[in-house]
Amino acid sequence: MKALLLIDIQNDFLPGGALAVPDGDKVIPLANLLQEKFEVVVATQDWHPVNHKSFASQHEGKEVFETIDLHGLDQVLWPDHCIQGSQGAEFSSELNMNRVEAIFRKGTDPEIDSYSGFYDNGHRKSTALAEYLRGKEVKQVYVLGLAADFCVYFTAKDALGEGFEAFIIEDATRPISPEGFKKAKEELAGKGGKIIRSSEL
Ligand code: VGL
Ligand code: ZN
Repeated sequence: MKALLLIDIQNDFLPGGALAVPDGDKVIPLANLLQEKFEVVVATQDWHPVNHKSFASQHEGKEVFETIDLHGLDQVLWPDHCIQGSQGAEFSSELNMNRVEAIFRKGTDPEIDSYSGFYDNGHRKSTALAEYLRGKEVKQVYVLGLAADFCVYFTAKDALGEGFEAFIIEDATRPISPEGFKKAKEELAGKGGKIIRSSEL
């Protein structure tokens, strides 16, 4: 079975949002169109409490996009985004959610960030996404959404680590930093991940 993972297609990552990814809205038509090619479709949702420690606002004297040490891990400080229950945390109203059979929320622990849909950034706690996919006999995981160099990349990397074949659908994702995404793709390819285009599906 092949699963499609729709990563964080939420208002705050779209133009006008708190942490807008350039051209983030361009992924939505493909996210809608590609669903019909998959037996299993799931979504992730970045879902932070207001006092999440990935927010620059929680660290006096720190600026957005600075990196700090947070409990032993490098942490980029973000603008407040995807706050639980806020409009910014909602999925885009243009995203078709009808075939999404489960939503995995992440980033709920204020003390640790969670880029991957599978684990927090310290691999301390699992979301049970791997077990869910194994329960559906999924072997291939296709990843699209936002942002390419953070949540899409870390989700694909953890998918490989969990023994799935992992594919990033390159034209259905957009990065915060193009250089960051270039490095991420090289690293994933080195681990056996595949970078494909939607026309190959
Ligand atoms: C994301 C930064 C902070 C993402 C989430 O979805 O890529 N990036 N939180
Ligand atoms: Zn976040």
